[in-house]
Amino acid sequence: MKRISHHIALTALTVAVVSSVAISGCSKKESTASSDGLEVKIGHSAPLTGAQAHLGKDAQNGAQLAVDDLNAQGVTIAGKKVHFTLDAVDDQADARIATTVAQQLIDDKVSGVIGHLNSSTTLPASRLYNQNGIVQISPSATNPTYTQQGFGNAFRVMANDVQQGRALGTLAVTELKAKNIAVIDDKTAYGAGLAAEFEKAVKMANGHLVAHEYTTDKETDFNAILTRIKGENPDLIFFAGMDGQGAAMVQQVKNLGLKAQFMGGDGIYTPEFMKLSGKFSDGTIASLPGAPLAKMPKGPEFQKRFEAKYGPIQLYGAYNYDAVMVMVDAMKRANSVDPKVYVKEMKTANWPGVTTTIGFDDKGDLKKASITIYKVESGKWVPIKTVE
Ligand code: ABU
Repeated sequence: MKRISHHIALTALTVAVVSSVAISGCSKKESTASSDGLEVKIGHSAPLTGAQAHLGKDAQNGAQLAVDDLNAQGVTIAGKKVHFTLDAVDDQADARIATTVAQQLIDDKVSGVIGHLNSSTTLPASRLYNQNGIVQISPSATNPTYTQQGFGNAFRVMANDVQQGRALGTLAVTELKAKNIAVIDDKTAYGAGLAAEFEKAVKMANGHLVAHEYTTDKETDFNAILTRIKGENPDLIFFAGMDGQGAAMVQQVKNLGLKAQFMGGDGIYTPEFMKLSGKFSDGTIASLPGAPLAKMPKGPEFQKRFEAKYGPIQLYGAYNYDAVMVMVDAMKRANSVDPKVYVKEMKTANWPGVTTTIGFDDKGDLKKASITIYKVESGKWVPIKTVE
């Protein structure tokens, strides 16, 4: 008898929930709705295990802080109080796993996706989000192809590697006066793309490239390629890859007695790079899209709050925060959490972010993007200059 009453009560509850969803007119893309609110899932994908787990966690923390801020502020859309949750998945920086977790987010009916962290995962996943009409904002993938696919639902909140490669290649030749430049890339979409743009800029500035060597994103012993490069007598070595490998490489560069300036892109601009390479990191030059946080109106306050909660920012925490905020601002202006509806408002974004003022061009890249060059001095990344 008790069991039957319990069943009747559960059936009544199910009917009530189903009715409230139907009455609210919840679209397929809205996670769940009830008479008093909307539950909205924002997908997030980054490597949470493996060599880049520290970067993935940092990215997830930035997005989570934005979600927490929005829930604390209180957001109302279409007359309903919204509660946001971050649906975070681990793509392991692997292209195949990225498509699996992208499908998982689509099946979870997320209202948008922040990610992925790497260009090599962002590119294959972007095709799935596009086929399913999901708005995607990459806070860190810098390969230019991402926004050149003509998708209309793909956005990026940092400068791409055309700009980053140009800034670094030009600096190498015109300001650092490097005469013999060697390039190493990790054969990923990021490494290969950045190396190509760097080389274009070196050639444009009439610089001299003496070698281009290749590694993978798993290798830790670079002695063979560095020994070959040493024979070309380079005065600058440009590494297009990520921080863990950059840290091992700069140690091996110095242990082999190479006096060349070591340089990389945003992938090596981390506290982890310095932690792993110690004194060998001194003098390294790297770039990061955007102005230093300290110079941005909301930068210092954001950094203080982030670091109090999660510890030092590794790399993309602030960009992930901005990506969530600009997405939710578009939902508010569209009065909808359906990506097929609010995508229109993404195109007219003008959001005063922590990292920059975010507005998108017709491809989904930032309208106005800058790059800052940093140098390691006494164990700290010190800004040298910011270029538009
Ligand atoms: N932006 C460098 C690291 C992420 C990527 O583009 O692969």
